[in-house]
Amino acid sequence: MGRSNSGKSSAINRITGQTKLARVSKTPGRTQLINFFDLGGERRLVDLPGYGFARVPDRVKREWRDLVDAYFGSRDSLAGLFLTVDIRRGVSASDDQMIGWALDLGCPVAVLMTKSDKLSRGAGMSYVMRAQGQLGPEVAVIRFSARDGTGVDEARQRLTEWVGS
Ligand SMILES: Nc1nc2c(ncn2[C@@H]2O[C@H](COP(=O)(O)OP(=O)(O)OP(=O)(O)O)[C@@H](O)[C@H]2O)c(=O)[nH]1
Ligand SMILES: [Mg+2]
Repeated sequence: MGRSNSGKSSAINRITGQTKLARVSKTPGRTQLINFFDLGGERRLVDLPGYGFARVPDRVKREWRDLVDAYFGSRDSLAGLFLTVDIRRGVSASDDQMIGWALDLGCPVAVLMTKSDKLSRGAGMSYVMRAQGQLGPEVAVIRFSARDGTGVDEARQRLTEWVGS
């Protein structure tokens, strides 16, 4: 889950090593449906539509929000939540709300600080530390890039913890 254009689909492709599994687009709001990716067994990765993109009409925003709320509030099988946050934008109020909600449901959360290839390592690490301070120790914060592979191993480890390998 994550803000529109924050790199959800790219993260799924990179973590699974499937280049064209989830559709990536320069047009924010590309993922408008809930997409399920079968990982074998009873394990699935789920790509949820992004929230909070300003150029989308309010009616569409409400539809997305309802879809995500309905999905998220009713899935007993949820094992963990990856939340993508563009490292240069930082954690938004919507992100914070989603994280709080997941934790309340007992669902573990890992935040992928995406597009870290756009910053130096040092700058990226300071953004990660800031987010970690903001979110507290319950949430794992991972410096991530679908482009150069930063944080992919750590994300895969989380995924394995949550659903097995
Ligand atoms: N430099 C860089 N660009 C990235 C990275 N991940 C995603 N992008 C770019 O960011 C844009 C959005 O990526 P998506 O993966 O489609 O983002 P999304 O969150 O699935 O977007 P929606 O489905 O539209 O909400 C695309 O232009 C990607 O190429 C990354 O790690 N590094
Ligand atoms: Mg997408």
